[in-house]
Amino acid sequence: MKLGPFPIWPDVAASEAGGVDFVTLVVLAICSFFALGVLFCMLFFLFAYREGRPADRTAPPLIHHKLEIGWIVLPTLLSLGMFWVGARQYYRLYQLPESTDVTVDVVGKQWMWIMHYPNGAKEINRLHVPLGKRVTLRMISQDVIHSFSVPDFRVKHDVLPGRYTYLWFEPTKAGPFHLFCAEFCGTSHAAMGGWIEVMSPEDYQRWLDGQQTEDPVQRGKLLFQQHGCQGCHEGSVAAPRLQRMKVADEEYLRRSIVEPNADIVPGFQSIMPSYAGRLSEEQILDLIAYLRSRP
Ligand code: HEC
Ligand SMILES: [Cu+2]
Repeated sequence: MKLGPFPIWPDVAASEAGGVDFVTLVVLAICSFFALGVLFCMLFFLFAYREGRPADRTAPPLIHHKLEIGWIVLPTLLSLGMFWVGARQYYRLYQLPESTDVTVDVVGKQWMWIMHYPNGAKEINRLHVPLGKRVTLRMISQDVIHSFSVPDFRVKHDVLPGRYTYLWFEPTKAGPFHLFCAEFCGTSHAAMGGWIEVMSPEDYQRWLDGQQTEDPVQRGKLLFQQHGCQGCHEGSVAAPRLQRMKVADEEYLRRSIVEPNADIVPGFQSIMPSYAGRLSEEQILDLIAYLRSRP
């Protein structure tokens, strides 16, 4: 919504946007009611009790039970109401849906967003997604805390170093929508943004097929050989054979690589070196893809 040249309300372009607007408006209405009520009383008393006016100025009653019960019960109910609508929407937004149509890996780093698609396509500061499909982002930062924010979708989530965080949305409108970093992250923070391109599922597929791709599993396999993983895990060293890794969650696999001593596999020695700082987050994602592709 725009007022002249001034945008005053972002577009409603994803499934949860309406719900978030509802929470905003409920809270705004309740707060306005009290703010305007106080303002109105202030102006009224200013006028009614101004100097020289023959108003009744005898002492007011010290105890007024009905009034007291009123101002305890009413605000309690209203704040519980705000809590209820807010908490309900919060769970809808932050609980990942059971199933998702597309999962994209997002790596934030000073000062750009890098998107990795499951087929190996890669983009910077631009994310293509299909209209009406559920999109889940698996996000991590290479350096400081960033925040992935798309106002038109009403989604925002911190992107942290050292831990995966997740965000989901379902676009309901085609078009480019602005993407921001919403956490001050250094000199060029303001430039850390981009566009989300929402296209029809057919156009999306066509776009995806037309991208230059490099299989993340192949990249991961190469890293596995180059960084000595293979030497231990498939050599004569007493190291686990890394089978059935597809059931392990990515958080566990990532930690096994950068903090191998955090969880020692029973029956093995803690001889695995830490790869923290030696592999980029993008490389770790490739390794995870490879580990999960193994039987
Ligand atoms: C010096 C030998 C050595 C090297 C090099 C090594 N590892 Fe390990 N790794 C081990 C040992 C021993 C364990 C079991 C003890 C533990 O959990 O730390 C292990 C555990 C793991 C686990 C957990 C397995 C499970 O069943 O839970 C994963 C995943 C893993 N390594 C991946 C890698 C990757 C990826 C690399 C290369 C980037 C690598 N390792 C390099 C020796 C090694
Ligand atoms: Cu940032």
